[in-house]
Amino acid sequence: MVSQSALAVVLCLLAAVEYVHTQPSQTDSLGEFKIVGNSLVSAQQVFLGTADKVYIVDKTENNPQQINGHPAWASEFSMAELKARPMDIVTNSFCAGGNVLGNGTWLNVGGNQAVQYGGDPAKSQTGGAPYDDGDGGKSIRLLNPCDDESCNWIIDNPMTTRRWYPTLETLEDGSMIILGGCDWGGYVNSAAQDNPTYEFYPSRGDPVASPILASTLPVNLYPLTYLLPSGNLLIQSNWKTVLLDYEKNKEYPLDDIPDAVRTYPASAGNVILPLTPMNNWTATILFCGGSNIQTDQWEKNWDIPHFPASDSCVTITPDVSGSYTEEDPLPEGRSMGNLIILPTGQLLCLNGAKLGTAGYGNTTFTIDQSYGDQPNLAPILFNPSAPAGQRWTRDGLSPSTIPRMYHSTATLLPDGSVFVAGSNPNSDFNDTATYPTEYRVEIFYPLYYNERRPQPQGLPSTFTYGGPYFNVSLSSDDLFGNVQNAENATVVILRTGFSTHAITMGHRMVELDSSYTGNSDGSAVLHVSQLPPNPAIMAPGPAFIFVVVNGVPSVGVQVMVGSGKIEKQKTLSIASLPSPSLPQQTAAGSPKGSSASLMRAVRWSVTECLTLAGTLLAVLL
Ligand SMILES: [Cu+2]
Repeated sequence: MVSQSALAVVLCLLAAVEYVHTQPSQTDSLGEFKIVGNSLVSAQQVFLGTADKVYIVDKTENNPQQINGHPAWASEFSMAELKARPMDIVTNSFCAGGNVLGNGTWLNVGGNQAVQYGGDPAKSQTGGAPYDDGDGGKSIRLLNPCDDESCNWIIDNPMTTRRWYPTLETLEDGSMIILGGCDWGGYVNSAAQDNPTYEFYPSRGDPVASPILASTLPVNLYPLTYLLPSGNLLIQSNWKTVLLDYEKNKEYPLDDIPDAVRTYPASAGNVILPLTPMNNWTATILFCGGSNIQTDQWEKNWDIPHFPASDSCVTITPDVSGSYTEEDPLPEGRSMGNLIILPTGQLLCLNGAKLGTAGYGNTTFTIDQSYGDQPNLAPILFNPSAPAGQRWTRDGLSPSTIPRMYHSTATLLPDGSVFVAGSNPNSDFNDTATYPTEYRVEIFYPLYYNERRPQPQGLPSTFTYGGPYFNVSLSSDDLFGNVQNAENATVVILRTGFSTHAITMGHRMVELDSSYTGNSDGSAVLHVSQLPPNPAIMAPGPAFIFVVVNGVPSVGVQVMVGSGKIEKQKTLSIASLPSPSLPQQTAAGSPKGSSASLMRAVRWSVTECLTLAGTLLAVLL
């Protein structure tokens, strides 16, 4: 049985993600954007698939980059090499939706028919010159991200209905709900081509009618949808808001959203605020910007591109109240702003425009084809825990030089910087328009970027819903030489999500409950709970874990939340955490503050792991 215990040791070593002892190289662009590379295709949709790879999806268009004898409209960008690899995504992914399943496979769903030059319909809907794209309206495209350039998009069996501009949200069992969309696209939707239904992946049968989508034309595309801890979905579309119990196909109306339309093409930034022990993992959704255009004004016969975007921010806490609350407004109006959750719990707002809306078209008012004007180049930070009136700040932050208009995107990276790309309010590749087809990739470096990063030891690679806590060691250096910083240390699980059209589908951050034992040598052990025993707080699937000390995040490590399968997730009771303790000069013998207790804690977790692995092996062998 020697081999069995040796195997158990190996398993335990594998289970503890041993932190790579690298610190990100210092940047000379703190608080600034830096142009770092070329995305090859325009980044209409992006997501971080591995610690190194950002996947980029464009619409079918005349990108100079070729693949398999036709223009490429997808790529994979390596952060280590700052270089992109073209990919073939086969069907037209124009304004598709996306998100990640509980087993780690990414979905990219819906889109437009096959097109030719200028985005006009192609003669063949199954491939051929000039772009060799297939009809993407019902497409389901799958990708299992990889680090060795071996992975490619696979076309799965199609949906039964066309969905251009659908929203995808991962559910408690790791399956997907796919909501809304239309048949043939356009600046706004119309009754003749509406698809006011939702369906599931894997399929649960025919699409189900959605009253809110049916009653919120013409701006019901990409409905803003969030899975709530109650298990209901918040759906916000045009002026309306509902809770959807998707198991019973029942909607419960909430208040209308005030001040502005938030859905595409008004395109407000929207995000679920960090779910923390402090707020008892209660969901609050923030909407910022958009456009105060009334339902009968979505006509192309007036100067929409110069209509000021809204500066209004509002929140709703739908499991508690059906009413909205006014939040600190933006310093200036913004349509198409992205809201990105940083591991510190602050939100970075960037991209978008001060005037007009998302979308493109050919009118006498559009700027070339753009329905937006006056790019909003300045990033701004929102601190949810600052006092009201003081939540927005741009201290130390500098603007970009690249307009990020319609079809621009952003995603958090593991090193805590933010990947920014895209912008293309044009019907086909256009490098001479006022707002051209943009390939330049920028990184934004938050102000913590050059700080020495914590290097936590003992992070697990998988997380359960409830169950035993785990211990994470922080050295005195990790605590910036002050053991008391263990008190403010947080451990967060962050899903970076799928960014498109000012929405980041699946993007959310959950802070784990934790306590600490400070040691007299200045190090500390964090005792960290698993996720709360409710997969609706964070659906299963891949995510990143960060440890944040004094506002400085560790480099994120990719982990798996839940079983790694699309299935009902097990929930376990929560083990209670040891009381927090710090070493006291006058109480050197205090058992919790001594290094003996650290050794006990380490030994305890190793013993527990070995026992568990041994039991598993005994069953398996
Ligand atoms: Cu679009």
